Amino acid sequence: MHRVLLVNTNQIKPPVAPLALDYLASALKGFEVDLLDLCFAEDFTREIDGYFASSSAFAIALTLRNTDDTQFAGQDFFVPRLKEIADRLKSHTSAPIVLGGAGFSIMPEAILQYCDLDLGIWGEGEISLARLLERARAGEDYYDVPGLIYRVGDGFRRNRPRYLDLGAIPSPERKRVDNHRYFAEGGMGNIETKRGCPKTCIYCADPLGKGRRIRMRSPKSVADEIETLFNMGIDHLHFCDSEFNLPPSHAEAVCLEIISRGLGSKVRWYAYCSPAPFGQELATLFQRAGCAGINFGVDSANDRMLRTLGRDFTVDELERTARICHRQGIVFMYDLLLGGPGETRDSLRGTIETMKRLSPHRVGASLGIRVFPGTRLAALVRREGPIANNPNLHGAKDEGFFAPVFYLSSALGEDATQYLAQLIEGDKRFFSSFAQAAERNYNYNQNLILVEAIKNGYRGAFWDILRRLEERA
Ligand code: B12
Ligand code: SF4
Repeated sequence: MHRVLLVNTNQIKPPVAPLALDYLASALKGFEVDLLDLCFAEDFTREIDGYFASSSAFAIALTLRNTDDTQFAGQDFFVPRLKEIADRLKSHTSAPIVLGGAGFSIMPEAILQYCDLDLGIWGEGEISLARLLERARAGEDYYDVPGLIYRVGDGFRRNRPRYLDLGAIPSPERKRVDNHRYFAEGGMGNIETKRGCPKTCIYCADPLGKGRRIRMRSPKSVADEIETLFNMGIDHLHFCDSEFNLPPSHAEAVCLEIISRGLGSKVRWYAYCSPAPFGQELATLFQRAGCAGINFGVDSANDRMLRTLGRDFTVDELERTARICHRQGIVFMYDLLLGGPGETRDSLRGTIETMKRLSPHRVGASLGIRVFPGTRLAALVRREGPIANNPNLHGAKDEGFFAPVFYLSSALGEDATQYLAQLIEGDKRFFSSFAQAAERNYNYNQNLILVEAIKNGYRGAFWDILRRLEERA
């Protein structure tokens, strides 16, 4: 049988299980699938050399989850490491190398060019990777495979993607990835209930890879997968939907299925949610279904900034959702994206004051917004004039927004970080990625305090582990 090698290139700690590779492995029927997981490798070159010393593969598929840490205070860029990994693989084999992944799908051509590779698939990989490999195995031309990006002369050509009918696929087996180890060292399992988002938040790259139409899995298949994970001993999960409560009817149906299987008292789960719509009934169902915490993508508590960022809720709705969570006893975080177009010291101060008043259990105060190509923010930046001279941009000011570059409104002044630091100083509810105190730094890239806590038995979403650590201290 033809052997395919899947490679996880993500080396961030604490580790997050490469859910993509478990899902792709389930879709690659009729192939022998090896997994080279470089996450735990002390020396990735040795792992690669070791694999090729005793094995070979007719095709190699690499996943790139994160292009960078997307934090203004971090600016860690992972594509150079991806190139090193690809180069090492190429030193052993001439088998085709295919790239894919959430990060890859945001700027696929630029990444292929940088890594000197010829093939990628943007968006979801289940149909396309399987089809590409089947064609390659049969010695047939594969250049019409949906979502394929391939080199033509000096440039690349991109095929339109084809989206899976998620309602029709069987529950994935979750056997390929070492989910036990990820749970032991990363503190949670993961699962998706749907893909796609129709909203138009100006900075967001999620719809680029997942599509703009929401496609939902059946609640039964989701609950089957939760049971599979639970039977492996994984009882803390993170839903990997962009927004678990969009649409609320699907979140409700998933919760009802979890409750009817008796899983609500066995499994603790976390999710990203939109602050609206979020009603009392949904909150009650969440709790009965085992919700341990919610991270709401709030961005701002200033109606003008919310409109500028393309959000479709208001500060009144943020107040309402916070009230519901408090009343219901749901642990929650409000995640802010500060410094966007039009942000001033007044709007920033007002947002922080409102957060203090609404008092979520934690507030993520992220200053500076990563500009991703293909987003409305990237188009807005171009309209602001020449990139190189744009006073709102910080980081690598290249035309394609390839290496980390951040929008930080110049109206905040030169000392924007210090200004924000003063506003949140001494308030333990606030996380930032520039915080000196480790319990308040929510950049999860090489976050050693989290690594240690998980080793000592903490489980759950990273922000909630940090919260519990601080509260225990
Ligand atoms: C949930 C989530 C989290 C959770 C994860 C919880 C958990 N236990 O899994 C938490 C909060 C921990 C988290 C942390 C971080 N995250 Co996050 N996260 C997500 C989110 C919402 C879902 C990821 C996911 O698992 N999706 C489901 C899987 C199945 O989808 P997928 O990986 O994309 O795989 C599909 C396709 O891409 C494709 N595919 C994937 N690989 C391959 C390979 C080949 C060869 C092919 C053909 C196809 C293919 O097929 C797959 C199946 O269809 C995404 C956004 C999104 N909607 O995807 C952001 C996202 C991946 N995260 C992001 C970031 C930046 C981070 C952090 C670095 C933030 C930080 N500084 O702390 C950390 C990194 C953590 C780590 N160790 O890697 C960014 C990456 C952006 C970028 N340009 O790099 C994203 C895209 C969000 C965003 N828009 O900014 N994250
Ligand atoms: S931020 Fe959330 S709601 Fe907005 S487009 Fe992205 S995934 Fe959708």
